[in-house]
Amino acid sequence: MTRLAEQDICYIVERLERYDKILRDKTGGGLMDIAAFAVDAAAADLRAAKAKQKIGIVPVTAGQGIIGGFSDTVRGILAFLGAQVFVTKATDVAGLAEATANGATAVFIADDQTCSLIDLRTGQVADNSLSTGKGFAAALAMQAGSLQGKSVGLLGAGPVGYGAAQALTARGAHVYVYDCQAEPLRKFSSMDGVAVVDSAAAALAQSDYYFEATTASATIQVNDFCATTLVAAPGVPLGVTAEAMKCYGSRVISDTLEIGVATMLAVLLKGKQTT
Ligand code: 2YH
Repeated sequence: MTRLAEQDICYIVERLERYDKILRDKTGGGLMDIAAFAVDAAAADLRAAKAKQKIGIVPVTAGQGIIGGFSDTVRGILAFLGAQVFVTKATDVAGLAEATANGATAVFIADDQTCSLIDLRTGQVADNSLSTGKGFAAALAMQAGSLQGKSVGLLGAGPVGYGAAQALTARGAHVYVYDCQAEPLRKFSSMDGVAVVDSAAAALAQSDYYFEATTASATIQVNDFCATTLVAAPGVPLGVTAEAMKCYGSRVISDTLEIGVATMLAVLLKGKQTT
């Protein structure tokens, strides 16, 4: 799993408006529409729930510590989506206490492995990796029109890939998954609609669309694209080469935090019964 670095996120908030427009051009919907679609809701139906939630973001010093700008970037994304949100001054346990003292109904906390948005009233946890997989699968489905009967080559069998496989198969796609490690692939082998293949080339060769969820670069090259290829690429760093982005960037959806955080919000707003 890639730990985000300051340079991965420093530009996000100032470019949110522009990114939202890019997503609308590619998928027909903005960030909140994609996130709502990921949880099978309409953005309008989640609007009322926003007023009932106040999210406290608590910086966490455990492990490799605080990432400069991380909490403020998450706050910027959630505020852009219309959520009531604040960052605590204190970190860790004191930060949690500060969040609840200031009326938080949910807390956003992240360490080096896990990033969660927790509803303090229901106990529901929206996990960033699973939400990222779901959110990008929704974006791909919106861009494609439908995934029913389509094949998707999935590179990367980590938690983002797992969330993606669940969401892609739920939307009627056949998934061909590859990972360079055998262990994470185990839990994919029993999934309906998923075939584990033995190379990245095999995953891509038999697929209409690609889902890039690895931590490697240059996994998808210019010659992997045909006239109808679409790519969802949440992997950090971006797996699609610069040359391929130059030629086919309009058919690639990629970001480091936005769709994942938006989908976490949509999970929170839709509520416990739906996750
Ligand atoms: O970037 C990360 C991890 N890769 C987890 C991502 C899960 N999909 N975590 C962020 C750490 C933030 C830090 N502790 C802070 O600033 O609070």
